[in-house]
Amino acid sequence: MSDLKKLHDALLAGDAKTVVAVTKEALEGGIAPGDLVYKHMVPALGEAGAKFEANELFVPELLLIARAMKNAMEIIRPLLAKSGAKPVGRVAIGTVKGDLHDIGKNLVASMLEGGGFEVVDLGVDVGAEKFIAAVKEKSVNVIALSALLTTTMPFIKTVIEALKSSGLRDKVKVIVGGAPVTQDYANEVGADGYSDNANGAVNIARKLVA
Ligand code: B1M
Repeated sequence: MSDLKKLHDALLAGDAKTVVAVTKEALEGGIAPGDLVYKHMVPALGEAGAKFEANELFVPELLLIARAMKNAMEIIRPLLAKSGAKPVGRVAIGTVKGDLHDIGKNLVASMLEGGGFEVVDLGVDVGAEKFIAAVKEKSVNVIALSALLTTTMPFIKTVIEALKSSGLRDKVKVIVGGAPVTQDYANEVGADGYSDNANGAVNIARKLVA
């Protein structure tokens, strides 16, 4: 049995080497990849956020933490996404313009893959024009928008409005999420679905394309 407190502490310390070593050990020891992420790593990121707000951690430390998380996710992601099923739909996912947070977006992408979707990952800081191009050129039937900052959340509306003015709004379903986003906001901007977590995003996407 691996020491998962060590994983939590190493992630909070931004110690990528230990995070990767404990992640491998835990997976070999039979811990479910989803449990590793949601029960141990996401809470550590939440603590990092609280420490950041309290001026106990600063951006350089957050970057080290994010890098450690990314390295661990490179091992975990293929396990979350394992699925032999025929694709149920094609999703273009991205973090909206001005926003560089991608840990949650990457989790949603992995879970969508695991849920049987083909995923076109547009990355971070994605402008409306890239989502529009994905609808036109990659025939996606779902757009998934993630926003982590209160200042970037309004770009969700910008993308939905751009889909409308390009005459594409009826061709795709739009799902939205990210820490500041709420069901009320999703309703207000005319999104088709909202979830506060990655699993919920998959369930909603599946319902919307059914
Ligand atoms: Co930033 N950051 N950050 N940050 N950062 C937050 C978000 C913040 C809450 C920290 C805080 O102050 N407590 C705060 C935002 C405050 C606000 O807007 N009200 C903040 C800030 C202020 C900033 C900067 C402005 C700091 C600065 O420079 N002064 C800056 C902005 C940069 C930019 O984007 N332009 C910044 C930078 C960074 C780093 C680059 C250092 C790093 C990101 C690295 C990376 O992502 N590669 C970082 C980090 C790590 C965080 C915290 C600590 C962790 C975010 C995270 O990954 N959470 C964060 C504090 C926190 O969240 N507690 C914080 C874990 C992740 C699994 O959760 O992304 O919420 P989350 O995703 C969840 C759900 O939200 C949902 O499912 C996911 C899994 O369950 N979900 C969806 C997400 N997308 C979805 C889409 C869906 C459905 C569900 O459908 C499509």
